[in-house]
Amino acid sequence: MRRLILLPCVALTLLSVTDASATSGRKNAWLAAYPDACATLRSAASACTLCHFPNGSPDVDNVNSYGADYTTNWANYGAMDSDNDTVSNAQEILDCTDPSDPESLVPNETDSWGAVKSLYR
Ligand SMILES: [Ca+2]
Ligand SMILES: [Ca+2]
Repeated sequence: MRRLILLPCVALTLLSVTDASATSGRKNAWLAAYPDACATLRSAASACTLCHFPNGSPDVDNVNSYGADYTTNWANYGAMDSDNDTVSNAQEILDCTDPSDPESLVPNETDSWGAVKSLYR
């Protein structure tokens, strides 16, 4: 009886370790691919919130639109526009804007709110 209980626990532990390793691998791959990304995005990537919804589990079922494209279209996700704001993911990384948030764009200099936000990027 004890063995019957122990085996599923060991299997769940192994699955958890495997999933965490895969997630860490993707995060490290992103950080290696964008060594010059701004500190804000590198910090978000390190905290997993660049691809995953905050306050959720860091597994594949809890990814935002950028995380979904990053996961499923590895070879082409940079050219994609995950948040449909007309700016490619690769350009958003260069611009230090959030590739999963359509409200996160390069500030328009004539927009006073954009100018204020640019001070904190
Ligand atoms: Ca975009
Ligand atoms: Ca955006």
